[in-house]
Amino acid sequence: MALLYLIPTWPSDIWTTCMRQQAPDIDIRVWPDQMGPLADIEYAVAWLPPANVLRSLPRLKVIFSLGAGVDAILKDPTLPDNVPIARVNDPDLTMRMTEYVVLQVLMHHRQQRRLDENQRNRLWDSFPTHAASALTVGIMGLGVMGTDSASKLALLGFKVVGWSRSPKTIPGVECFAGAPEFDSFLERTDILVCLLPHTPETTGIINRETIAKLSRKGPFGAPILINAGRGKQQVEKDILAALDSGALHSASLDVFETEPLAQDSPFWGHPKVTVTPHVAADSDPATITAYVLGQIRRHQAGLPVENLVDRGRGY
Ligand code: NDP
Ligand code: OXD
Repeated sequence: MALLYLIPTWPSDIWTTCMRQQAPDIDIRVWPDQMGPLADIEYAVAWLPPANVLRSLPRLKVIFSLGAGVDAILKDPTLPDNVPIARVNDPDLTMRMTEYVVLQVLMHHRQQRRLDENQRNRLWDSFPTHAASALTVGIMGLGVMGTDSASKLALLGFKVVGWSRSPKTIPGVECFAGAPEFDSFLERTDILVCLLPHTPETTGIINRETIAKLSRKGPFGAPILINAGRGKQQVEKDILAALDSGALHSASLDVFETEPLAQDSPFWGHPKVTVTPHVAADSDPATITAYVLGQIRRHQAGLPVENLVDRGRGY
């Protein structure tokens, strides 16, 4: 049995070193130079796989994503039809995302950028603030990440609403589901957090119409956007126009239509935008290796691999 690393945009050494440390018995191969006999390869770890590589593996049994998202794998038009794809669902990754979401929500709520600016200007301005309960945070995507962020924000005292494809029950969170309930979700939302997967249905979902439907009753008079899902979910020209017209109060963006973000992107220097370079929840090599190895061991023991992707839904 061999395990192939097919991760052209990631530094493969750190990942293969972790796997060698944790599983010295596994024969590790790396695309493109250390492929060896293809018939040995039963498992592949992939991210943005080049076309025809996965398809060329005659005994491939499972494809593992190195992240929670699988859009980077489903993009391969030559993906073999019958091989299951598993994604990461690990408490370490989830907690990192929750930290990011809570950090950004609190930063906007406590007006930290205004305080930073005042400090730069040596200005002692103790402007009035409001309670967390004055704000409703709306989370698009109530999966592993969204549910944890929603629950923790509710514990901090925010009103929290959420939206997903199928109905959910989460203590402390008012849940909405599907297209018919999208507008009701948006109209309650003062801070919109996107934790959706990128699928054909979620492409461009953060657009002018969506922004226009958000609440303007909150203490800032205009809604705030936080996107840590995927860049292809946001129509960037609509977001910039909304920031400039005041239809959006401010934004924190971790993901972008094109990554890395271009040097000349207006987001970098925008006074209302906080930019982070797709680091909301980083895949830690040792932790994610342990997760993937655990799933390989399950498969070898005849147990079902967990967190399989439904290709029809796209996540
Ligand atoms: P899950 O698959 O657990 O959850 C996805 C959620 O989105 C589910 O609640 C699902 O609904 C909902 N959803 C999917 N499609 C739709 C739709 N068309 N309409 C309404 N709701 C929809 O994923 P995770 O929570 O683990 O991860 C979410 C995403 O976060 C990843 O796909 C990735 O894009 C992003 N991510 C970003 C990172 C970063 O560093 N910026 C790091 C990790 C992840 P339902 O529950 O009904 O199925
Ligand atoms: C992921 C990511 O999907 O890092 O895990 O974006």
